[in-house]
Amino acid sequence: MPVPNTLNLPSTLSLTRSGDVTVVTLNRPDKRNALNDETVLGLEHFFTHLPDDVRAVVLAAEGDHFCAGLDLAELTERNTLEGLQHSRMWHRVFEAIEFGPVPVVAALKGAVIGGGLELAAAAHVRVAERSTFYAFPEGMRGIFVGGGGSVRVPRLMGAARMADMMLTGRRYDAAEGLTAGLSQYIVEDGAGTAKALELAQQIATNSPASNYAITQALPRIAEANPREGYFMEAMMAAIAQGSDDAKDRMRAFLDGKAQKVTDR
Ligand code: 1HE
Repeated sequence: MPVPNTLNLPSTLSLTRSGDVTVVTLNRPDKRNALNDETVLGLEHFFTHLPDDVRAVVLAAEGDHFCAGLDLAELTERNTLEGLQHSRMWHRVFEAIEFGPVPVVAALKGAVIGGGLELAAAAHVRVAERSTFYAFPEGMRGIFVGGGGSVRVPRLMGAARMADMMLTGRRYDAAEGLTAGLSQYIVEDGAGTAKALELAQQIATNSPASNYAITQALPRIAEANPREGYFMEAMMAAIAQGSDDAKDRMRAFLDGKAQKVTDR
């Protein structure tokens, strides 16, 4: 269902709602969804003004390509300081996605390039259609990643693989990306958004406290030293299991009224 544009989002983004899930779609297919400032700031506005009843978000794209990265037409006019500030702006926006209030599932297809891959890496789950290809052409453009890619992408595929992509211009296809960790799912062409929506709707049925723990605590614990990590884990576990929701869900299982793991 289309959502009225009460957030005043730019025309390069469109919204639809499906139950507890909102789908935000990059809508600049004529420029292969290249990320101009208007779009990036629109994403920030969207992710920082999510209605309370939205439980998960799908990040999708119009056209044949997810995103061709930074809008290179905007880059040519920036000096060094402006470049630094611009990168910090992307960091702020992509952090609002990664550490926003709800899980985000990205539906990838075609080009997932440079800043497009940085954007995808800020999501929590990535579904790739077979047409997906990943690249970091920054080396050949004379620039470097600036949207948090050097932090997030090595966590997915390792720094050596990312360095290889950047140094040699190597592309990964969808199957290679799945093996390397760039996506968690691979689906046939045209099926990406539907699969992402199915996953998001499943995620939306989880306890909000568990989803919060998974998106907020897990990445922090994974980066902490084990001593602090174990302690943070214990605190998060206690907070989550202390909620009424957790108690209701466990009672429902013990009463034979909840799904079994094998029912999914
Ligand atoms: C763009 C962009 C863009 C396309 N900025 N305008 N990203 C790149 O280096 C990728 C550059 N793009 C490509 O390699 C190709 O466009 C694609 C493989 C993605 C698609 O090819 P194709 O043949 O389907 O499309 P096209 O004809 O190349 O492009 C269609 C239009 O989109 C064309 O504009 P038009 O006005 O001539 O129609 C292109 O100029 C435009 N377009 N990509 C601006 N990226 C925070 S740091 C992040 C650093 C980076 O992201 S570096 C990676 C940049």
